[in-house]
Amino acid sequence: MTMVSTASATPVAKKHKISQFRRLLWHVNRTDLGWITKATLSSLQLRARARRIEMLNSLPAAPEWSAASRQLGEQGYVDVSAIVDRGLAEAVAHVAQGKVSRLNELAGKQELGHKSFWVSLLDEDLVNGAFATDHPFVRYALQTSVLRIMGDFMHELPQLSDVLLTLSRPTENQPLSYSQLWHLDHDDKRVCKLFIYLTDVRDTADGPLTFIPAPSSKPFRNTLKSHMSDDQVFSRVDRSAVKEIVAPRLSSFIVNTARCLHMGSRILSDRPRLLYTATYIQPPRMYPEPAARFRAVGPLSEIERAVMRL
Ligand SMILES: O=C(O)CCC(=O)C(=O)O
Repeated sequence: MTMVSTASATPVAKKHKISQFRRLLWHVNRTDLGWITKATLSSLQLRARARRIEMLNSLPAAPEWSAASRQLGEQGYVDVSAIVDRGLAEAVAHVAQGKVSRLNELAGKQELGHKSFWVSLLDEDLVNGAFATDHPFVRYALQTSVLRIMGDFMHELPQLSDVLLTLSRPTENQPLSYSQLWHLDHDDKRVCKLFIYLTDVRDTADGPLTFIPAPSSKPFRNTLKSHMSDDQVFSRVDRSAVKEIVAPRLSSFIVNTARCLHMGSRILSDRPRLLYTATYIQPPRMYPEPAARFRAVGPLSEIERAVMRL
């Protein structure tokens, strides 16, 4: 009898131990110790890494791209409005505008979940959760200047993880939640986001993306707290370190969101904010790869395929 009950309890206890171990590893990976995990994973893929470095080095270069990459490395952010292709940004804005004009229909279809102040408008463009690679949102993320700036910072060809359109709406008197609170992104060890404002962000009341540059965000690097209030942040860093991106429509910028504490969408005006985001990581990914986010449509270069893992 005892043996039977012991035998049936063991797998449960084992499972519990594994999930405890996973949780511990997840916490550890969020700290600088996560670099050990990252280095271990990279060492298992040395040949793939060498190829990604080769591909990065085969991309054209320009002095202003190198300067942008240096600023991204040193400060954790860079304004790329004058570098990126304005025509591609216009194409993104055109698609986005089309979605917003049908907002009520799309918002009705969507499960709002916890981010009720965010409405994801692109769901209808996906097939099995994947974007066509000729979609303007993907084309914007694949431009050479951006790959070079990110790549030089990451020391290899980056991996495009996702593209996103979000509409943030006035939150009135609701308490701040999720991305409205200060946080770091922990999708991986090196995470950079390329943004385009698709509406003018005129002042603080329009809910600008707000961040603390990487050097001043350092005290928070090993914190296990995920989302923090202003009080928690400003007890450790001076308010003067904060940067708000107040900028006109079609402004584009890159932020290392794993290193720069950030928040946004605290909209106090009556103007919704529309934002394009492309997320890149330094491969190999620390966590299991999610389902494919991109599907090949039309001709693609070897580099584009590698960036999207196709
Ligand atoms: O809504 C915002 O400006 C914040 C966005 C954000 O936190 C993110 O993209 O990680």
